[in-house]
Amino acid sequence: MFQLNKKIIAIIFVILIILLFITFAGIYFFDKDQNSVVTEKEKTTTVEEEKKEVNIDEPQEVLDCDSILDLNEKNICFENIAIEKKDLKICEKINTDNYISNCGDKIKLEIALEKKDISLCSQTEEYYYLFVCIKDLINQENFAKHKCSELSENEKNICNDIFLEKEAIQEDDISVCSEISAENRKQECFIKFIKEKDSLDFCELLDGDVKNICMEILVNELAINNKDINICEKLSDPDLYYECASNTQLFIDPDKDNLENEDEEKYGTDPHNPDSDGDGYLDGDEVKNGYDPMGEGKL
Ligand SMILES: [Ca+2]
Ligand SMILES: [Ca+2]
Ligand SMILES: [Ca+2]
Repeated sequence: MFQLNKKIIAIIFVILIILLFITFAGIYFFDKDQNSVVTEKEKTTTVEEEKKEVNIDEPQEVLDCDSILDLNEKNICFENIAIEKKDLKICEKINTDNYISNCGDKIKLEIALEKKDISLCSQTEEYYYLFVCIKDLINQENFAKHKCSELSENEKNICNDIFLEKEAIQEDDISVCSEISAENRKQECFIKFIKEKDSLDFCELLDGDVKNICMEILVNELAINNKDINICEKLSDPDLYYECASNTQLFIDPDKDNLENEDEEKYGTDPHNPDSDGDGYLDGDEVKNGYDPMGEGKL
């Protein structure tokens, strides 16, 4: 019996030791975790302090932008400072969630123009800035056309196309526009040339597609300027006529309430609402019959 009790005491003793061990081990690891949390906190604080230190070095203008609450105004502020200082790093501060920023391209364009180096134009990202960059440099300098060939493929094509457009105008020869490599730039050349001529007689002298493009551009412009849909009849192609007529109609009376935009302004009615006062009668019909299109009663 005594032997058995001894065994039980021994077992209890071993269990107690194990429990003690588990408890100490728990305390040790818990403390370690706590320490690591503190370390993380310390780390964050250090990073923040570092950031603050960096901020101290930032120009006052950037700090001023940073303090603006309105996000859009803040973005505009950063962009203006970045362009002024030609500093791409400031562009990175712009929040692009709801803001279209061309900060980087604007700076790259400025630098290329300042250094008068056309090869720098290729550093822009958007086509618009690349095109403006090459075009401005060609126009600024006495840039020789053969220099286009020194550029890479895309830039070379843009460069050559700009020269062709210049040639077309200078030599008074619209057929030069046809040699332009990119379709959009070819169309722009035609439009520029045709608008400069501004004569339907000139269109008549042309052939095929170019003649149609010329007629379409000038007849549309003429119809809108004269507010006269009948002018569209000069276009023999039914699709082109319809487009011209509806463009002109949209320009004159977009809500088709028989009240032209000028008169909508005069009566204070909405040019995009056929029944501005919601009484079931069209704005134009009310005016024609002497009723107030903005409310009850006569005008
Ligand atoms: Ca109208
Ligand atoms: Ca209206
Ligand atoms: Ca009405």
